[in-house]
Amino acid sequence: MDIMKKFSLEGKVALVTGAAYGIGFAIAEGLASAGAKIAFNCRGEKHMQQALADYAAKGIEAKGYFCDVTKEDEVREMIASIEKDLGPVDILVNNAGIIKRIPMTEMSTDEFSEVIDIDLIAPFIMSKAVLPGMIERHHGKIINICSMMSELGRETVSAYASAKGGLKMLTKNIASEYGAYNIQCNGIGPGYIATPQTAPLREPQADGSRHPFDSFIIAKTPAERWGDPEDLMGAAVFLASEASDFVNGHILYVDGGILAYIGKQP
Ligand code: NAP
Ligand code: GCO
Repeated sequence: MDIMKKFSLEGKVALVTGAAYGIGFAIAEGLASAGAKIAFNCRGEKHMQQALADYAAKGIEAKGYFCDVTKEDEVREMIASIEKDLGPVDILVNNAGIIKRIPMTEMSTDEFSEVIDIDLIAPFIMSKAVLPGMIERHHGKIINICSMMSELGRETVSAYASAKGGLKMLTKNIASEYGAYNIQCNGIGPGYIATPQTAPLREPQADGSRHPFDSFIIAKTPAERWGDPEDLMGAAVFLASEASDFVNGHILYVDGGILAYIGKQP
């Protein structure tokens, strides 16, 4: 048996949401290098033009769509267009997400809801849009981008932790509900990854020293570094490929060991 064949995504269509840059872009690049045709979405013209140029520079023929993942009609339209342009979606990566770092007692209900809408309800909307086709074809892969906050809490991220904890359970529920149709739904739980989302936590201080949160993360991570988006490529290819056909409802944490570690001794 050629085990490497099981990791091939040749002939598959992968849709990665919010993949103009950051983690989504790296995951799309990983899936493309395993052979998948890539579709991605973003919300603005500026990001679209930059993303198309960045994919082209990597030699990837990605197709970009304008779509806000919280809008069910836009999502339905995008899925239909992808089916027409590239073929039915075999692999969906629910990556688009936001965070708001606000102490809970100061957070408005609207702010809390916006995070839940994008980080939890949108993966429901996206998955609901591709599942009927996957059921019909008796094949499909859904990968939800979870977080350390699917397991842990911390100051200021109550909405994000609620959404990512919920996304972990949505993952397990999709696996439970549709596993009989040869559909696998798994999550990737990235550790602290250097992207625009975490840039404010890494900004050097006025005197040039490390941001205290930056030092805190280095101390909390056995690997003693932030992750790069590229660190997530291997997990994404595995969970998108036949190699993981009997893996379902699992969250694969790619965190440099954070969840295994009690923290540096004093
Ligand atoms: P990022 O750099 O901020 O990128 C997020 C992407 O999501 C952007 O392209 C953004 O597009 C898109 N997006 C947000 N809301 C959207 C919407 N309503 N419709 C369509 N696209 C939308 O974040 P990242 O660090 O790459 O994170 C990607 C995912 O990984 C997120 O789900 C995040 O929570 C998760 N994650 C990140 C880390 C980390 O340490 N960085 C760790 C664990 C999990 P716009 O430019 O239009 O806003
Ligand atoms: C934060 C961070 C995290 C990470 C990530 C960890 O403020 O604590 O933004 O939430 O982005 O999700 O896995």
